[in-house]
Amino acid sequence: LCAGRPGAELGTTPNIKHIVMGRCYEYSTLVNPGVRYDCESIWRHFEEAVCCQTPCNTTVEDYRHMFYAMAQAWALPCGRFLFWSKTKTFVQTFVAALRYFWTLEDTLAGYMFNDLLWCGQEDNDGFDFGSCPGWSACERHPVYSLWRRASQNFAEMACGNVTVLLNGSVVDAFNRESMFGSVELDSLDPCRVDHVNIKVVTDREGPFMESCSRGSVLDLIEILRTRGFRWTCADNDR
Ligand code: ZNA
Repeated sequence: LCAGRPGAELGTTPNIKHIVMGRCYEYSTLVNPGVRYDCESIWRHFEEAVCCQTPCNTTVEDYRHMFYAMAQAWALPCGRFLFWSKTKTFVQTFVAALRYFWTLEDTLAGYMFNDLLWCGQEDNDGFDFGSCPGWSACERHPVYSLWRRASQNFAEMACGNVTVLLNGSVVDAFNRESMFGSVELDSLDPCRVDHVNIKVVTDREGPFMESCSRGSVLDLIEILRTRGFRWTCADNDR
């Protein structure tokens, strides 16, 4: 972290081109063989959206060509969609091991960019490897814009029974400002989705802040009810 520079965070992940391209080849060769993707062209569109601009100047729309090149040609299994908020570590360790659920990170876009950071810079035509602003520092943050679009695409594909994993050990387990609360929830289609199954998981030792009958989870249930979704909610169901 850049001490003494308020708001500044780590810069673009080193070797980002090799990582992103490597993951693209890995996904299309080993994870999902049979689907052909043009990894070179995906990278070119990514570069066009991000590089050579001020670090806060990439909109969702700028990624349009990239997402077009990454289009998921096949349908994801209905009933196995998993959304999560503030439970990333839990999802990556326990849920990923189950191999039952489908998360955004199982799609090409999520797979390629998971855990990476990037932003552009105007001079030296390229990425800023020194520092990037935080998400809250700018409206057109290149990382935020990419996840926004990826999350929207993923949620629009959801069908059957979908699962939402929330963290009952934090205040605002459901937050209207989060990516789930602001993008994915609004992109779910009540005609395609049978049930929204909410799971509220807490750390074994607590704190026990929220549950199906307490706190912000009730707001989520109210929104689901209003929009005509059928839903269930379970606490601590590991
Ligand atoms: N794989 C990801 O990193 C990722 C996945 C990033 C953003 C969104 N997603 C989607 S949305 C995924 O499909 C989940 O269903 C949804 C989770 O997003 P959320 O509701 O906003 O939950 P969260 O735990 O607050 O954020 C998710 C991830 O986004 C975090 O683990 C971070 O990697 C990243 N993030 C969130 N806020 C910030 C941030 N990174 C930098 N600055 C932030 N302010």
